[in-house]
Amino acid sequence: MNDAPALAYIALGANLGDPQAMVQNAIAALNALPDTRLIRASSLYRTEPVGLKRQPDFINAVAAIRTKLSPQDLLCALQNLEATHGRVRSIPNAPRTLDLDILLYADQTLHTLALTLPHPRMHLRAFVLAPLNEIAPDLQIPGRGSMAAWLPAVAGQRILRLPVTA
Ligand code: PH2
Ligand code: MG
Ligand code: MG
Repeated sequence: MNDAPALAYIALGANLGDPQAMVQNAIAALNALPDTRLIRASSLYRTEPVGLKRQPDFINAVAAIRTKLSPQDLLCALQNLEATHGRVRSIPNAPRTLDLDILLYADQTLHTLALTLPHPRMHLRAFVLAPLNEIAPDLQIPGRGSMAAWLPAVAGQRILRLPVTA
């Protein structure tokens, strides 16, 4: 635990309940994780669903954090946040309303059952790349080169940057 904190990037997404409030609260909650500090957060974006189409638009954002948590401990902490912030309690078994994914953890590559780093699909998703381009335009994705070079390939995905609210 005496190591220097690692710079990590987290993707946030929600599409049920009050997704804007959910993502905003989750960004604040990242700063409250143990041994973790929020460095920067992107704007919120309204994005078309990628994959399963027949669901509401998402609100997405990305955040940069510095953390002394290991990738595994960070994953566990994010899953706890999903559980405490992400559930609508009106309906039993309601779908999860908050998704927190580790995109990058320093320059580490990792392949375990629980976690793959970098996130294996991050370079294919406008809802990840556009907010990353806002807060870290020079970012490199280990094994995939410059993050910005992937932007043209996702230009067809509908995404709208939302105005900053107080
Ligand atoms: N998350 C997914 C699948 N599809 N589409 C958008 N627009 N935003 C997401 O966060 C998202 C998605 C799986 O986690
Ligand atoms: Mg996800
Ligand atoms: Mg997830």
